[in-house]
Amino acid sequence: MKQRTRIILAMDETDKEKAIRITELLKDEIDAVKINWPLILSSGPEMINKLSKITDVICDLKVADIPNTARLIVENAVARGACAVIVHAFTGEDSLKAAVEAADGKAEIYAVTEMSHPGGMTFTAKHAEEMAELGIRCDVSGFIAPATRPERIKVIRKMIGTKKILSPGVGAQGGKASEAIKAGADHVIVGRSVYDSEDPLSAIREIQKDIRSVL
Ligand code: NUP
Repeated sequence: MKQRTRIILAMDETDKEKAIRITELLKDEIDAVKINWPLILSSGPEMINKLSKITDVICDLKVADIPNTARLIVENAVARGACAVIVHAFTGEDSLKAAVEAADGKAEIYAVTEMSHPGGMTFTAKHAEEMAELGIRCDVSGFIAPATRPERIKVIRKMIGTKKILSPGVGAQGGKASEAIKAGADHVIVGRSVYDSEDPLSAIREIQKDIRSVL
């Protein structure tokens, strides 16, 4: 994934036209767009093909299944043009390996360590380091770690060498982009505070300014 502005736009807007319009508007301000079930369910999986003509598309499918199903999901996302797929690590080594093998070097696989919302503390935080170790063994490209807890990004950063960290939770969930980058994130993931803003371009430029202040 390119690392120009270090911002990944989380496009959870379910109005298809608006999702395309905002992605077009911000394509030069972001490194990739990340789509999740809300947009895929409202607008169809063709959105992966459509948006990948505008910018790189990360499919945040949070794959959490047996190896065969994980493989099928990743293969289909990649065939539609996804440059990366986000998967859960708690499913274990066989499922995570199946996802990496299915991507076959054509797309990156990112494993979730610890989730950014308060509920992420209940289970994921307690096993985040184990998820990171497992991800390294399975040769994922990188990890998802929470901008809402930059101190936890630091812990994961120390463990994973040059692998990437994508960090959600900036803006609407209370995290700050500069703090996440300072803690070791390669990219921040930002959704509502940009696509729901009255002026998405200004909103994203403010985040760019915040990031540049620590680079
Ligand atoms: O731990 C995670 N937290 C999180 O918010 C893992 C994620 N993949 N996400 C996703 O990032 C979430 O599903 C949403 O698409 C995006 C954050 O959006 P927002 O809170 O900036 O609107």
